[in-house]
Amino acid sequence: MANGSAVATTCPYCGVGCGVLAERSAGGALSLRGDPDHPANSGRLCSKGAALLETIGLEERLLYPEIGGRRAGWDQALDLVASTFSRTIAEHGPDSVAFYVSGQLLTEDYYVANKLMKGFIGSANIDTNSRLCMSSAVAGHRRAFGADTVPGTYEDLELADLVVLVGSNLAWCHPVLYQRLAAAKAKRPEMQIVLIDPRRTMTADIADLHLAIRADGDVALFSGLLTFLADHGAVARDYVVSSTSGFAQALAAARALSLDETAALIGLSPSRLLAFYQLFARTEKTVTVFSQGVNQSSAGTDKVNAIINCHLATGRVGRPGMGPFSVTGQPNAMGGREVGGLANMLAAHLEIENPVDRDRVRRFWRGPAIASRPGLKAIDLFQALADGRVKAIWIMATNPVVSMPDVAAVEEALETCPFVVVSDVSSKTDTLRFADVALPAAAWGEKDGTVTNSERRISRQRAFLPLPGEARPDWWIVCDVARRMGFAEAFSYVSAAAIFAEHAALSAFENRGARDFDIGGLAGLDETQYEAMAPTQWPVPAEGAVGGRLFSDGRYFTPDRKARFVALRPTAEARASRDFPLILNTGRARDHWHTMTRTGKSARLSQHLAEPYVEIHPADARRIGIADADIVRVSTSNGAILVRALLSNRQSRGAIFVPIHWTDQFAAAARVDRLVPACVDPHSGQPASKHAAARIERFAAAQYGFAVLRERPSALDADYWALARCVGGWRVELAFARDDRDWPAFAARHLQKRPDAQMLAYHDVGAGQQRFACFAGDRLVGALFLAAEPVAVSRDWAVDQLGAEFSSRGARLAIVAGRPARGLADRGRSICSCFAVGANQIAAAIAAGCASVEEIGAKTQAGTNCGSCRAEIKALIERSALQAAE
Ligand SMILES: Nc1nc2c(c(=O)[nH]1)N[C@H]1C(S)=C(S)[C@@H](COP(=O)(O)OP(=O)(O)OC[C@H]3O[C@@H](n4cnc5c(=O)[nH]c(N)nc54)[C@H](O)[C@@H]3O)O[C@H]1N2
Ligand SMILES: Nc1nc2c(c(=O)[nH]1)N[C@H]1C(S)=C(S)[C@@H](COP(=O)(O)OP(=O)(O)OC[C@H]3O[C@@H](n4cnc5c(=O)[nH]c(N)nc54)[C@H](O)[C@@H]3O)O[C@H]1N2
Ligand code: SF4
Ligand SMILES: [Mo]
Repeated sequence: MANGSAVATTCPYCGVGCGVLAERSAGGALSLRGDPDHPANSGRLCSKGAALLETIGLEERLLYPEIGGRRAGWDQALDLVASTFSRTIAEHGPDSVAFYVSGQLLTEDYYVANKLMKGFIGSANIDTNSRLCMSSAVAGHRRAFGADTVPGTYEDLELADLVVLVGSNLAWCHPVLYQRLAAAKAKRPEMQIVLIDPRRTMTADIADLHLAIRADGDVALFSGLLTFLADHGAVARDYVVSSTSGFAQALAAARALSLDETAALIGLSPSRLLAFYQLFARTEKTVTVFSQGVNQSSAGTDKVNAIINCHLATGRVGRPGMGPFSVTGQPNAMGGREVGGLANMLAAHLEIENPVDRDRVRRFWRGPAIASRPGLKAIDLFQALADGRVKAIWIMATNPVVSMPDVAAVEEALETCPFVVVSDVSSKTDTLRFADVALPAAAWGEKDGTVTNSERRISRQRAFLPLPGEARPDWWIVCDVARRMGFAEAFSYVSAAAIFAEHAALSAFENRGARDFDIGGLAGLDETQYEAMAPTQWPVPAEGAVGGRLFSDGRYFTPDRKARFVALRPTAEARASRDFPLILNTGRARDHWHTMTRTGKSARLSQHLAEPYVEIHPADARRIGIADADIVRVSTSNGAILVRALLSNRQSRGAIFVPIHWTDQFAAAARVDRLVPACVDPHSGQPASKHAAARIERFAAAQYGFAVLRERPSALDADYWALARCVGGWRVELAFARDDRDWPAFAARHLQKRPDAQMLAYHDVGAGQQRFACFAGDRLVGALFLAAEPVAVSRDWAVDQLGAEFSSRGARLAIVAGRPARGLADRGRSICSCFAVGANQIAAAIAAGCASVEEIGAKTQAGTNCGSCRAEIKALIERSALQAAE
């Protein structure tokens, strides 16, 4: 990139798909900002997008191919992959090999991986982490619409008079879309927002009504709504007759429960339920946004159809401000669906079960073989590794040892599988431990291609950094293996642009309006046009209207062109038991992305919530004997983890919440998918990641610890430890079951990295506290604070010491005294990542009279950049108002 010029690219995190401008100043410094011209975000970025620069450094990057953990050349590594796959196929057939890929691949990467497996190897054993994410939405769309179509656009959320958010924590997971919604509501306060989530998340901040339904109550809730609509004259009769089928059966099934029975089943009062039903019935312009509280369930597909049923009954699909809206999680979840990355799909929204479609794709690809039936879905795929049916697997851009349910079984499967290839950008992932061959992929900022966001908008990711080490784009790696397997002609692409052109051509191949996914208008793009391609919403047929809403004509992709109602059993399976009496809910935190291989590199993002935790209602905690900040063991029939307890009345009683982000790289034992059993939705195969039966007990720690360190510590020998990046180094929380160790030796092992470093120690026998600090010259190398109770030292103050100068012995001694030096206020828990403003500073601003988010922003800057923390600031203001009133 030339100095002074900006490269327009797309954020690599969530499915909102925000445009990002990368720019190098005349002096050579790189900066990133939101792209004001991108239609998804108009210049906005959330906390994760705003911190992208902190995540692109080369530390902990996988930069060279490795075989058996040793550096190898590309030729050697690719030959080994190609020959092992070819030999396995020759000996055991095409279904003995598999790919497990990801919604974080670019469309071009994804397209060639799918083409190689389905069209050349001749098996459909390619599945993706989208199985864990969007597959229930895909199955629900296909049942209702006859195709996997998201009908709406982001603008619909702004045009709606009612937005219903179901199982979506939009404020934290789709922050820029949330901000667009919040801005629309600020402009039109009469717009109503309803949140349906067992937890009172930060998203509840903009909700007029929050329905804290019991886990999995959604099918019953929306079945009750369908009944209500029918009984109160709210059904669009003409539309139902002309554009749908199956209404009578769906209504009959929905009638299984009365309003009172529904309310009792899902744990709400009939009056709250009625308030929602009446609002939905009378509000024409309604959008229902749904996400993982819907998809990740053993009834996920039914939940999707329960929602769509209500939109079909009212004719609210594909019109401005109306429609069911599945928001996608990963940056290219939609692109993956377009290329057919799921084991039960073919490319370009063609159907693998359909022989005409199969023949179509085979002719287009001119391949030797085409997969003749659906392949193994993720859970079955790993089962097949375990029982030896699949003997070689290639994992790309996903970390299944953390993110799949029942990770112990996944580890065993990878252990058993004779040949495991992993393509990743990070050298520190839990899955890499199982790799026979590790392939260094080009990361965001280094690679080129396209992604499709939740509203079907295709945007370019453009490179603005050179390829580091020997890293290569994923498509390049796949194509080179394909060539070495004997498929040179079909995989001879010279660029991502060439792959995109073929993908676009396939979408239009013998289509003639029969399939929703048609981007034939982009098939002719040459390299220059592809390079310049502006964000474009599909469909983009060679002729005719581009983008916009789908199904506005009331015609669908089923054989009779009518949308289908689905008859559903209104149940809510409660799965707690006597031994495991709590429902374990899992999901996301604001500032981390999945398994933290990227956001874990950012000090700013790592401060918001610096430890793995479990949220539990104070009443449940009291009953079980758990206090705030205790270390607790959460267990299910599958396994156990150790995390910090956060008492919160945002949590419903009887349910606990654990975030998904912490891996073995960042904590002793906090992978939540150790706990989640491999129970799946029967239609989609998507795991029920949010509803395991669990129990929780206090971990009786005899000793607690907290440390700050200049260098990343290794081999932490503590029962509990959690590591987070901070400015100047690392911070570590510790807990030990026993206090019979040689603590000075422990401190020396972890702090004294250089022989000339000087150790100071202080033991307060009466208070049961020990403190150690290690200095090299006038800089702190590390400090360790131990206590019989959770360590009370100010985390902020301790972190700040890593950057401080200690010229006098007095200053050095102050560290082991463990008290903030005078003049250094403690910021408290991080709230605003952009300006590093903590809860204590916000509390002080409130005490000084700030009564609104704006006033706090004016005083402290908090919330004035990306805005991701505005909901939390508002919650702090409300809490203090509540306390004042008490
Ligand atoms: N900060 C951040 N943002 C992200 C990601 C990230 O890792 N970090 N990941 C991205 C990805 S891939 C995805 S898929 C999306 C996910 O985005 P979301 O789906 O919004 O996020 P989750 O936290 O997984 O779950 C959403 C909510 O579902 C609720 N829930 C649980 N069970 C039920 C139920 O039975 N019914 C209902 N109605 N609700 C229930 C949970 O309490 C939770 O608040 O986020 C994307 N954005
Ligand atoms: N219990 C529970 N489990 C869940 C969920 C939940 O809510 N609860 N959510 C599920 C959902 S919705 C999702 S999407 C998954 C996410 O789970 P994963 O996909 O396992 O999580 P990531 O950390 O995003 O993994 C991406 C990997 O790809 C690497 N990578 C990044 N960029 C590239 C690239 O360009 N090329 C290559 N080759 N590699 C790259 C990263 O370093 C990282 O190792 O987790 C699922 N698991
Ligand atoms: S909302 Fe945030 S994470 Fe999602 S695409 Fe935009 S900047 Fe990236
Ligand atoms: Mo996801």
